[in-house]
Amino acid sequence: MDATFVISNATIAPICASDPSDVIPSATIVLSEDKIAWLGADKDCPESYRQNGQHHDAKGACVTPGLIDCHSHLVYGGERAHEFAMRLEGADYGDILKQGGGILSTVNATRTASEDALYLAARARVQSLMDEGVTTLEIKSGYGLDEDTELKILRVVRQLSQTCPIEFHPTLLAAHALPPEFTDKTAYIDWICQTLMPKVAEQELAAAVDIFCEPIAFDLAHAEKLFKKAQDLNLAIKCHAEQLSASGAAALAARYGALSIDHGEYLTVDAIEQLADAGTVVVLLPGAYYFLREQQTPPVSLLREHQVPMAVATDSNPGTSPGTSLLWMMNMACVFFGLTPFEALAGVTCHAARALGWQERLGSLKQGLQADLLVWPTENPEMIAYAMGQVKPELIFKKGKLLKGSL
Ligand code: DI6
Ligand code: FE
Repeated sequence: MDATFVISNATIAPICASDPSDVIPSATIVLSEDKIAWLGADKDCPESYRQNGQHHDAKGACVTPGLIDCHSHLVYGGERAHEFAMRLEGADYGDILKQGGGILSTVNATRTASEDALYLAARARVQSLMDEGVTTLEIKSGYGLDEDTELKILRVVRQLSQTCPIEFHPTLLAAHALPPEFTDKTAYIDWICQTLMPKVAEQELAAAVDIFCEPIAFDLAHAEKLFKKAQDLNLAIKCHAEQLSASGAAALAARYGALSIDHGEYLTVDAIEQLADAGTVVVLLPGAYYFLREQQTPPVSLLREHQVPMAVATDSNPGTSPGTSLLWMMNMACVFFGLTPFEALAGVTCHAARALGWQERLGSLKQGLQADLLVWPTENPEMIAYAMGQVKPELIFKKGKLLKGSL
């Protein structure tokens, strides 16, 4: 195998799930086409790799896997600054939704926006994530709630994947809120299962389905129907669970082999045991916790004790986390939730890959995995979560191609 890029004299943080804080000093990583051909101590690098490819002396700089934002809703129309102001005056998030605002106001703006306008707005958000080193991005639908608009959002995700040099994971979140056309939640879930999901599956517009399980949205019976249908159609399962209340949705999702449950502030010990058994990831979303001024933090010590993988994501959406900085989320996961800087790094690499079901292919630096990697302007990997977004990667490689920087 010929080398295409050889980066030596680096501090390599492979971020493997077994020990995310493992670091190889004075190390070399060899890329061959889209894969990692070799990595290890400089002195052990096989002679053959020294002969070809482009070489780069990292001068001690830290190399990590490409970042993965495994939970976002960044295709939407409009904004919700007015609602933000109302909430600062004391209005409640759930009450705003019940009065037809909140998610439903974004649904209106998204239904009326053209596909091109949605694409352009989303493209700018994707660009900010890419500048920080995000090389894989999950995007959910959920601001359409009718056939035309849900498909329109998922087509925008497809267009992004055809025009941006990173990878996308599309998720159907039609079960986000009850649209104005329905008065009965069960009837809406039945329509999603019987009409929308088969179309989405047939057009291969989503890899997974998700549901917002909260008293203000959908309940366990709704989730179970959706999960059963997902299994029939071979779609993976994700679930917004235990964010605002302990609903039991996380345990249900674990029983259905969900890739992830997301938020998890109100997780119980019982649910955590089931998540551990199922290998389900908990995706922590500190941006929403911060923006909603939530009082309950996720039970991180218990998750750690039970070895449940913890991912960290932006949740980028107009209502509860309008930002697009995964680096800030890493910092907040440390400050608000008590993750270590290495846990935060694992949360946006190896565990985030697992939350998408792609851990066999990306998320860590290992021989044979996809060559998604970043070279940072620091020798210390802990700087990445520490620096509040101020430290950004100098070189970005996706599938072995150099996207940013020059050697
Ligand atoms: N949980 C969230 O944090 C977002 N959706 C969800 O299910 C919020 C969506 C919004 O308010 O627009
Ligand atoms: Fe979300």
